[in-house]
Amino acid sequence: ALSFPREYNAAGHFIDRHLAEGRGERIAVIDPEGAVTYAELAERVNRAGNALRGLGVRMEERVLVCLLDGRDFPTVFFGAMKIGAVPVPVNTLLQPDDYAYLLEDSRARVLVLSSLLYPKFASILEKARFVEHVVLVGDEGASPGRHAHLGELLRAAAPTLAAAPTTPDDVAFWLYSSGSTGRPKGAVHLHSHLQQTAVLYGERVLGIQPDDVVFSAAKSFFAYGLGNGITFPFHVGATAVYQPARATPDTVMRVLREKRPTIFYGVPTLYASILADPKNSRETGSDRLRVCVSAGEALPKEIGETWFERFGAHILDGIGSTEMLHIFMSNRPGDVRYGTSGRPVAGYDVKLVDDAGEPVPDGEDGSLWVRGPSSCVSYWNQRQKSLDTFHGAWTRTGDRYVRDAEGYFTYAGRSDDMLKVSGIWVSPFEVESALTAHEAVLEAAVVGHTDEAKLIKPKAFVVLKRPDEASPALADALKDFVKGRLAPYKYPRWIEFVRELPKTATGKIQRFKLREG
Ligand code: 3SK
Repeated sequence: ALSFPREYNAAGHFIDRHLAEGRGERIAVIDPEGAVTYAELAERVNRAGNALRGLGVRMEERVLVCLLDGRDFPTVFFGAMKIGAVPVPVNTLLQPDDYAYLLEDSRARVLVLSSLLYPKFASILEKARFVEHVVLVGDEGASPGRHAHLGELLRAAAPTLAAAPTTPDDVAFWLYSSGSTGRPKGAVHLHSHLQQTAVLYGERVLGIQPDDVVFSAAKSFFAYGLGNGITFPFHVGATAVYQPARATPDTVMRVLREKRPTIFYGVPTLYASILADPKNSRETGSDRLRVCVSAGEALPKEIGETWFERFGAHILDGIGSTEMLHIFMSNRPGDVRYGTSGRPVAGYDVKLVDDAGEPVPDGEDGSLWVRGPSSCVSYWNQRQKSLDTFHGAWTRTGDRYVRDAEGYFTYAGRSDDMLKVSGIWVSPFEVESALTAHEAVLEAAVVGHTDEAKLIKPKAFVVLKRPDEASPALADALKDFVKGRLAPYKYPRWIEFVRELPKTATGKIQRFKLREG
């Protein structure tokens, strides 16, 4: 177990420590504007903390952060934490109604917002009763509603700042967790949690080193991206590449080619779409890539194997959650079993239980529970949802898994997405994996659908690699293909070809949307 001094501020560990230990001139960040050293970043963090204080932000108060990836993200995130305030990074892909909810729920008095995203807030700020200041980031020429600009505030603020006297157990930041239904819930995290995940996963699983250059396609406002591109590299003084644009196969390949990262983090859909173009390979990407990571949903075996052939680096598939902050079960370098989420990360305990809470034997699927030192303390203002999810030190993940005799865990779907077909549980994930093994299929999602007898049967929504090939004959061929691979009752009785699947911002398929039609 890690030990922390009684007075501890995460900004001290991830930012200031590098100056004290002689790493100030190392490059912390590369973004489209250029490079930022650790010394420059430390000064920016101090200025941001002072600027927020100047706007009236006090310890324990929330600051809503809606920022595209770039140097200003860590500046504001650590600046707020350094004064003991609580940054709340939020998804930049939401709609005005969602932001109105987040401003109301968090009661943030300051909103730090990328100018480009201002149009999504324009109609709701008037009614946001807690917001007193909006700080715009980027495009200093524009000043919608005459709001303050981060650049101006940083220039005017003092460059030195003593960290607030927080403890490892102080609330440091929140991250909103979007479930498959309902409004997102604010998962409350502590100052110690960032270092815990950086050591347990970043250092001990990834083996991150000061010479690493990392690139995360998952953005920093996700728990996954926050560790990937901010706390893991900053834990060791490595370099993070930030890309504000949406991650597409083309933008990712360009970053791989131009910045030559050693570590790349993605999600299964992105890996699949990069592989769909035969030109994409180590030769057209990064020749320095040593390890890749996948999370968000289980990585199909074929994608991992093909990626390794083409890019010469394994993908470590793992599972994490916003509640646990980062990956708590994973494959490891030198111990990769494609098609599984690997084994628990040292420092975390997991268990598989049945509906009565009793352990299930190896080979049978059960609900996955996890405990470890980075678990959020509760959901903000959501007593019942907290009671349903957090049980003492244990967190119920809502995922179902099977453990084999050697201790490797294979994903079996979400508890709430399981289907009962002819009285037998069917994991939609299993049927989806069978479909994606077909050469024509890019991705698939399976939900329950009622037949004429009002019985639930699997229905598949399929995205084809070459959409023009959609035809009733191909649908029949896919049904036969699944029948040939799985127990016959599991095959999809209906196949609907679609252009894309509805997904959460972290890349999880929103099957409830497909169920609702
Ligand atoms: O979805 C995941 O697997 C994940 C991984 C790391 C951090 C956060 C999340 C949601």
